[in-house]
Amino acid sequence: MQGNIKQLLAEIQTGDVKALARGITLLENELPGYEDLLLQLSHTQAARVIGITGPPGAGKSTLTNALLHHWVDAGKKIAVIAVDPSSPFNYGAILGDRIRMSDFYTNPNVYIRSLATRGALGGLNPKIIEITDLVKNAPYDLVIVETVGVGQSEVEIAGLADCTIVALVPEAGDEVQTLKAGIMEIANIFVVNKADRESAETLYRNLRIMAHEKAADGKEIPVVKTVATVQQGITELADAIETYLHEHNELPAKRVHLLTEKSWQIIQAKRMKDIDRRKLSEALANALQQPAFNLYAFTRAFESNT
Ligand SMILES: Nc1nc2c(ncn2[C@@H]2O[C@H](COP(=O)(O)OP(=O)(O)O)[C@@H](O)[C@H]2O)c(=O)[nH]1
Ligand SMILES: [Mg+2]
Repeated sequence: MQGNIKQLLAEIQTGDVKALARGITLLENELPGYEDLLLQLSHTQAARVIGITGPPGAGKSTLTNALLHHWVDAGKKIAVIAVDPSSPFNYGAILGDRIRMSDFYTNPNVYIRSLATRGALGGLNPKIIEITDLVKNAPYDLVIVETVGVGQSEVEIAGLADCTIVALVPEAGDEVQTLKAGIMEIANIFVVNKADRESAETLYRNLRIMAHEKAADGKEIPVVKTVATVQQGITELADAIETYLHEHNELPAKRVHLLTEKSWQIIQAKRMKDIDRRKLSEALANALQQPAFNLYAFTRAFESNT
């Protein structure tokens, strides 16, 4: 098994996309060997991660597609991880993403993988950190992670990405003031997409004012206007991303927080591995018959007996 995994990783590192797809499936489903694969990953990956988040329909997939056109034309190799809502009602959207990005499905310089979100409250795929780490071991210049901005996922994407883009659309115009603080705090670049719509100018102006108010060390968060469907503003956006990455070689502030959480989860899963809930329930039912039953003494005894 260990030899196979070594071989698989070597293939991934040389740019074999079939091997990469197999590796992701291994991690996503915790198939045999997935821990070996994780343990062998290299931390010295060159690829930087760009997070694109924002409300559903803001044009994140269209922006991703437009950025792919821009960077592939410039000779870059790009991987895309699209985290789509897993609700069956959103199946059309998943299909839509696939169709829209299909220009690239046979392009050797592009790798695209859709992942389901898990959990009713949104959030990223539970294996997003592992999968991103794996993709970073493949020879891509950039990794784009597209996520729907709902609740917890915003904090996650900010920890995961080296540059986080928040995409908004004119409909949000008057609501900038009321937009959740969360999504504002994580943006390294704002995009006003669908700038072909009338009210785009208002949203743009409001965001600029806000970016100015929040400026740290005289540096304002860039706000870029785009019409993703016709590739308008994409060069400016790509430039803003490249400038940001160039000026920020340090780890994003939220990375430690995110990885601490991940590490905690891994330890928790390992420690709980031997606890069989059914056995616990049976033992508890028996112990409960005793007049001297004490839940805490029982729990301590059960734990030290397993
Ligand atoms: N008018 C206009 N429509 C756009 C633009 N960008 C995306 N769209 C459309 O908006 C819809 C949602 O886009 P999509 O990329 O799927 O949004 P996502 O849910 O954020 O990934 C699609 O019908 C796109 O064609 C734009 O700049 N202008
Ligand atoms: Mg999308």
